[in-house]
Amino acid sequence: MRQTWRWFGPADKVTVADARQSGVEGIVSALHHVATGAIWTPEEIEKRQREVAFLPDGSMSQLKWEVVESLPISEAIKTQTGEWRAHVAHYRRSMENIARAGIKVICYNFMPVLDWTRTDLSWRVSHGGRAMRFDLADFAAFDIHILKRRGAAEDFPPHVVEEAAKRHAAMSDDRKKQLAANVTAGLPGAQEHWSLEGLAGQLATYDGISPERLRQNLIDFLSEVAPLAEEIGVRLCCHPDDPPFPLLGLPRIMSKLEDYQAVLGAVDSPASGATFCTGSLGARPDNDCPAIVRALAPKIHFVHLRNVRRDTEETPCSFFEDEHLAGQTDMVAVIAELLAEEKRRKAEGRADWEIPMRPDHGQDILDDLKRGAQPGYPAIGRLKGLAELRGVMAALNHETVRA
Ligand code: DNO
Repeated sequence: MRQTWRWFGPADKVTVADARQSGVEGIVSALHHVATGAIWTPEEIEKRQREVAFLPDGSMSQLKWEVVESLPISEAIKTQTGEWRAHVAHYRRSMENIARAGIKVICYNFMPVLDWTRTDLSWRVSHGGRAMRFDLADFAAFDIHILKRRGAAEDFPPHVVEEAAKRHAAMSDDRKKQLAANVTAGLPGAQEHWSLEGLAGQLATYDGISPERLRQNLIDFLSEVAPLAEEIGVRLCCHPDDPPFPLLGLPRIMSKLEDYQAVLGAVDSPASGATFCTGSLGARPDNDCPAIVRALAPKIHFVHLRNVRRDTEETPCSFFEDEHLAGQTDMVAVIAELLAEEKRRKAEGRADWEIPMRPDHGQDILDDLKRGAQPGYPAIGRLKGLAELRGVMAALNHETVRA
């Protein structure tokens, strides 16, 4: 697999020079400053390419921008309201501009309103480092008592509702604010963060949108963009819901293997596939990650490797982001499946046989605790994850093991 590293752009406290020292081969980035729905112009794309290619002292980084994560899909497209047709036209233009710049992989997601959701962005792990955590009772406390969403209590099991009330009663005002900020942190690196009022307003735009409707809207969107992607030689890849269960009464439609099969089967194109993310899918005990790789293999265009540990074996459940080889997903089995798929692609003569992967997230450890980088994207924690994953890949690729 091709080892890549996510870089949020010049504001990222982990630099391209740092990425270079981690030994990765390529960069994953996005134009976070461009509003969702607007066109990514050739000038802005080239500017980011230069920022990746040259270090501040003018020397070459020897890295290129290889994967777009993400070219975000507007709420208008997801709900098929307002400016959605114009936004689809803009999306197509952005895809063309990206392809012309030589970037071939475009990641996106179809989660309504919020992208990934956590209740703690800096939760203390037993070894003293910090990790991101989703706590169901804290989330219920936010939903029922802070956001005060109508009907929220019905979306959680009674024991969680009870625990949420206790926690909320014991919460300081600062913790309440922090919790709301964590939940609404929204898109990493993006400008868009929702206020509580803004969030309630956004939720209302999904009134009456069933999971079936949302799925159809994704299929309609793919029907508009996948043929073009095929023509211009880019691969679109949908990231799963994170966490992979409905939140805030919103539909979630990319949480399980069957969800991917339904959507990717409806618009069957080699240019439309999956971003396989062990960390997102792994938060459901009924998701068997190695089996999902096996089932989606030829359509996996990008891979995020990280690992979670769940508190219980229910869905939904609380979980935290564990070390890359220490969570509950069998990472070695996942990597073995991915390497086998690369081998199959090579034998078939597929030009895209090498699948880009990145160490997804990392715990804040050692000097990360002082650097204050993007939540989930520290330098050392990610490098540790990458080093472990690279070790697994090296071992599985070794002739003594392969035989
Ligand atoms: C979180 C990321 C996600 C991901 C998007 C892809 O750290 O994995 O925000 O980039 O969902 O569209």
